[in-house]
Amino acid sequence: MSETLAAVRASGFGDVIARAHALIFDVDGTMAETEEVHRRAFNDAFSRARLNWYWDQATYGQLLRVAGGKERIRAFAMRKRTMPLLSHREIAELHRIKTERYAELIATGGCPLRPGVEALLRKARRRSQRLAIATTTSRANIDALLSVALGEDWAEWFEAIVAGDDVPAKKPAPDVYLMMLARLSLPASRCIAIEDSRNGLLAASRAGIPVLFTRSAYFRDDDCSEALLAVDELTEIGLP
Ligand code: XBP
Ligand code: MG
Repeated sequence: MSETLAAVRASGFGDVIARAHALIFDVDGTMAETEEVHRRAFNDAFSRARLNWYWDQATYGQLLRVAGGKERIRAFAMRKRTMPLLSHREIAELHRIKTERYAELIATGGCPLRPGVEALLRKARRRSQRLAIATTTSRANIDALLSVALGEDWAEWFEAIVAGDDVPAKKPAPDVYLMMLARLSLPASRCIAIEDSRNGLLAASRAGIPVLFTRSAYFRDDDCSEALLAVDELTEIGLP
């Protein structure tokens, strides 16, 4: 698609967003570029556990294809063929330490919302549009990020939240989005999902939900052909 046509589509997409009965936001990479903070938290947890593991950006970019921090640790351990393999309990403990560290890093350094995210949230609230979160990460991580970015009352902005451990299968399985549709009692066609990764795009698409794709640092080159629209930033869209 030519740049001009893409720009026209993006600028005209605001009405499509405004007409949706609900906007369902992914968190990591979509609301904020959090994955570098996650990566630092993983590495700090490995060092606290005296594991000589370190995930550089290239390694983490590959591991991010695995949704879920616990699943990511297991995938890496399997690849490393560490003996004995870490038990479920050890992985859960390592992930608990990582989650604690993530909250510390966010509380001290914050992680700003991506351009246009807060403006879209505020405009949606002003028109009483329903807002929701469907994410692979944990509720603790959502709270850490949004209590800094939106204030302590952030949860009042969202009618429903479905997090990674609420469902049997994480993205790209549609579980989080199917549970969200049930929570909202809405047909998929009346919603828009806002996502940043192919895993997220597939999860929402498999639930029948149209997707607005906002490219993020780690997934910039992901195939997003199933998306209704793909932009670099929400600010490209003329938001009513
Ligand atoms: C992104 C993920 C998460 C985060 C790390 O979630 O896949 O696993 O990378 O958080 P989404 P956890 O894009 O769906 O918001 O360590 O809590 O999994
Ligand atoms: Mg994401």
